[in-house]
Amino acid sequence: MRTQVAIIGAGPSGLLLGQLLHKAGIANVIIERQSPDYVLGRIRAGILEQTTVDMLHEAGMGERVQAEGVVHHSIELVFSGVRHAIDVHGLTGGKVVTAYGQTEVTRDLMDARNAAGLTTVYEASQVAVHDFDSNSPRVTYQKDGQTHTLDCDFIAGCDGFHGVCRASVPEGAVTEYEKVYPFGWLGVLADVPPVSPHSIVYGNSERGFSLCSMRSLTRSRYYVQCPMDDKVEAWSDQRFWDELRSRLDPALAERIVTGPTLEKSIAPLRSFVAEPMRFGRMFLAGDAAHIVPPTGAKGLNLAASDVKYLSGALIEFYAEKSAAGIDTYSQRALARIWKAERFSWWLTSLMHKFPDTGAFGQRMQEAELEYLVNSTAASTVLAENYVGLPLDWGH
Ligand code: FAS
Ligand code: PHB
Repeated sequence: MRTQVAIIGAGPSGLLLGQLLHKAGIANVIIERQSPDYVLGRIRAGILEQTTVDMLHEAGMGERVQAEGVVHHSIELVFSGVRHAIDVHGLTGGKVVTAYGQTEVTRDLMDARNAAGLTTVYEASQVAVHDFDSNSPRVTYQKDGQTHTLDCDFIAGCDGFHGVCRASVPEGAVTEYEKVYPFGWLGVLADVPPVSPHSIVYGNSERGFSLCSMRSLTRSRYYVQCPMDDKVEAWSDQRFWDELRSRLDPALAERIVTGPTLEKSIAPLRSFVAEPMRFGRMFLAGDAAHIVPPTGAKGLNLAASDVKYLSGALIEFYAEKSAAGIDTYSQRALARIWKAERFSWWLTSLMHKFPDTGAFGQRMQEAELEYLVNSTAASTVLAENYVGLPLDWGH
């Protein structure tokens, strides 16, 4: 089989890239190791920056996010038992974020790809990438007991943190930066109305971090910080609801509508960047190249901006026979990635209880938060990073 761009991974990065390339007339095949149901079953991100929503429209499937996404003009910070609103919309000249689950983004992209009759090979095994340092790279994989070869011009490694593409780069050709946080997030999904349907609530308390979010006006997403070696089995629904309430201000805690959880999982938190993101004819995009702690709601949105840069570069290559875009892809993507890494690390450091935080550290966090909510300058810094910096900010 032959195509122009071989995409490894059918998560949001791979599917969005495939859709944008298809709309530009560039042939692409996606190779995915899991089944469609498995990919859709992963409960992950929930907040989209405007640039991500705009890309869904550009890809021709923005109707549902337009109809069902819930636009947020503000976020709220709870600390010292008091809740404060940050007017993100007012502080950024009208920018917003949209609550729309990654599962729905993935579903929309899958439906669009199927409607276009594009090839996605699911449940492929032994996926391997070859000769990406030449002008004729190829991908091999096992499917239905047979070995298949996909010849291509380029390989897009959209295969996430544990994927094969970054792992296939020769030793010494990639530099990895990593910070693992000493705690995790216990997240639940429940078909109950969100406690704060018009904002996302971030909590700092002496018991640890909490987050109140949503997937729709009838489905809520909540998180509490937990020990990194904690087990989901140790958390009954009742224990979760009680712990969440204990970390919020009394008025909000009172308003929490509880119910049976549909999903309960613990996610580890890490900051990670691999440099560079291009190796000859192979490019990394999304979690294959970087991971952020989800505190800043940047993971999925960074994957989208990588795809924006990469799709533009590949379209320019085929349309104008220019390598300018592909030659600068890594540098442009990393410029935005590192600023989002910093913001995610800063907000995680401010909102979570670390082993060495102690009483003094808790007071320092509360003092910074008290300053932040009372300073237009400090709140603007938070707001403009939260809505996402422009794609070519600082250039
Ligand atoms: P993905 O990991 O989503 O997709 C990679 C795909 O490649 C997968 O389908 C995988 O099966 C496939 N693959 C892997 N190896 C392969 C191989 N060898 N061959 C073929 N296919 C292969 N972000 C937020 O903004 N907010 C959150 O709350 C949040 N929560 C998260 C919770 C968890 C547990 C995780 C892991 C991530 C979370 N994220 C969150 C980040 C997440 O949303 C990612 O940013 C997003 O999934 C990135 O999308 P992709 O780059 O497509 O990677
Ligand atoms: C979510 O809705 O899953 C979510 C919202 C905000 C975050 C992280 C996750 O910072």
